[in-house]
Amino acid sequence: MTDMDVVKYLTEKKVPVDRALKKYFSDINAFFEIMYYSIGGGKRIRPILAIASYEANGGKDSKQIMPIACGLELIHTYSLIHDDLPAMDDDDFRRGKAAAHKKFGEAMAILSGDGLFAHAFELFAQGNGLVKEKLMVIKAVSEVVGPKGVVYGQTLDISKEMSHNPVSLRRIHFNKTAKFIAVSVKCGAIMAQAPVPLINELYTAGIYMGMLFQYTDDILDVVGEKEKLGKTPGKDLAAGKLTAPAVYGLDGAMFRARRYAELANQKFSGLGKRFSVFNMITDFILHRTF
Ligand code: GRG
Repeated sequence: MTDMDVVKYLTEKKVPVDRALKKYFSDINAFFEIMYYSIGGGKRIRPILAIASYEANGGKDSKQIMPIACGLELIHTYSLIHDDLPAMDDDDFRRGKAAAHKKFGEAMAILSGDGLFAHAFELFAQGNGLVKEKLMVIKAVSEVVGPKGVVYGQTLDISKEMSHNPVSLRRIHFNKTAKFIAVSVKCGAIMAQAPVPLINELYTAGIYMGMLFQYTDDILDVVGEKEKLGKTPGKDLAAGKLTAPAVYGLDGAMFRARRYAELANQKFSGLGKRFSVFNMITDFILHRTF
């Protein structure tokens, strides 16, 4: 697939996700509108990874995977809202518009995160049949987004005590970002009832992809443009954050990003041709500008 094909693929895959998200946030109560504000504008990489994995593993019923894909996006959006709060990364601009706390105030932003987190699990439990698989999804996701994963990664990320070295950097990237990307791929495989060894292989490949994702996020903080990113570049640098360019320099970070892309690509290729969509997404992440 060419660069254009991957952009077309991601654009097309985003449409039903956005449609479903809109549906899940319609006609409930006024607070859903407030939460929905923060959902608007994301790339939808995590839901697309879940759907791509479901389809590559032979899944055919979008009603099985869509609530789960959207649930992942809700948790991701929650993490962005809380990340932007003054007590955390303190950013006023997200997804091309005012961050939730700027638009609605801090209390509503905190509650939006809380609400999105709970609503995600309601969506995980929805969907056609597959009770055992849905429980596996709930277990897998709650394990990686909570205190063993994203929340832990965030505690390290905001800590002033972390030494600027490769081991600390890896721990932050692994927990804050890679596990969530990997579990998105894993959820699709679970819902398509893939065999457990394959689910685990896909998770490992997803970890390499997730490490790459955070590398390019760190690199874009240095070289990215505000309009394209929809968030403020240069913030990590200004705050003296522990990022890949801070540890390895920009060229070193780019070199290592390419290395993670190679590892992800090798792993996905080794799983067979039907997973080639993940090679193309990996290359997109390596070269992304937003
Ligand atoms: C709710 C899981 C959870 C955690 C609360 C605040 C917090 C603890 C964690 C923040 C973790 C964080 C912000 C990690 C960075 C991950 C990352 C690279 C985000 C950017 O993702 P994109 O580029 O954003 O996919 P869009 O806007 O396109 O969806």
